[in-house]
Amino acid sequence: VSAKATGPFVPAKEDYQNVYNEIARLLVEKDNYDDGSYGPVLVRLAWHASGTYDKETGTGGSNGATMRFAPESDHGANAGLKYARDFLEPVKEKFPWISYGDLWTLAGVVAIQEMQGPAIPWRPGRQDRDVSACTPDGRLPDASKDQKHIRAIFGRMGFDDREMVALCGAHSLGRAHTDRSGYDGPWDFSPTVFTNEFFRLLVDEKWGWKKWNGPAQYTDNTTKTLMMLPTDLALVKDKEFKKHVERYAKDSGVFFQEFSDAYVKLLELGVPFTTEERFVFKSSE
Ligand code: CCH
Repeated sequence: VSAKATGPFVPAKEDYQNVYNEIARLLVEKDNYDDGSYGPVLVRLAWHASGTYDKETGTGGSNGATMRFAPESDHGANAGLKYARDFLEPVKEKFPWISYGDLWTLAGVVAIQEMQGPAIPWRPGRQDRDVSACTPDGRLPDASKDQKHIRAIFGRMGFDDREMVALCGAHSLGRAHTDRSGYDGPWDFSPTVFTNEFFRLLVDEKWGWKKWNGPAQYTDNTTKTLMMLPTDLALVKDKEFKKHVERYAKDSGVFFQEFSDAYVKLLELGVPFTTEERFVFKSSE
């Protein structure tokens, strides 16, 4: 679109908006999956591609898209994310100029916005790298652990308490799968709509251990159909974390803003950007 007659193709905002629109279109078209949407698993792909970042060594993060390769694709935490990567393959074929790192993070933005979440300003600049840039296993959080672990993992990425809690609010989306993490079930009653329900339920509902043979997880006392991970409950067991849970449970506007800021930061960890300007994409009708 913006290509000069001679120089190389330099994509502009409208080119990325076209990629956005194609992903949004496919989200509607391919509704025969989970609760009717690939949206949640796309949010998780963008997060796991980015959340490997280590601020001390500058390694990991969404630059490189190294989850395309084993061993990173086989890390336990990434089980099931092949569905998200495969979903995006036709988009890569249609827009071959976009890097996988930009595509996966942009897909996270599309998914949040199309599931009625906040606008997520985004900028391009990730370059695909080879298998040698794969990160070691163990950089993503382990759901069986406590607040100390959450602070260690997210602190390594450079986040503070407030940002950690905001980011975990993404669990208003999607579900756990027994054949992926071993855990089972959705966190709330609208797993394909981005809301602050995760926080409201953490505060208002009584959570007890689920009686089953699977890994230790919580279930709600009222319907016994919802779930929380041990790391989710840590957000109300820890006094400092709980302050933010209560703020977000009370005020969805505050949650949306602080989630957006933290997700922007997450998606940009370790990326050698050459542009300052972020794009805000138009959501579908
Ligand atoms: Fe998460 N998450 N997450 N999570 N997550 C799982 C599913 C989703 C942890 C563990 C799990 C974030 C933080 C954490 C999503 C987004 C985010 C599952 C089930 C586990 C386990 C996987 C399965 O079985 O399919 C832990 C531990 C932490 C932090 O301590 C953050 C941060 C984000 C995004 C900002 C989304 C979305 C899902 C649903 C995926 C789906 O397929 O429906």
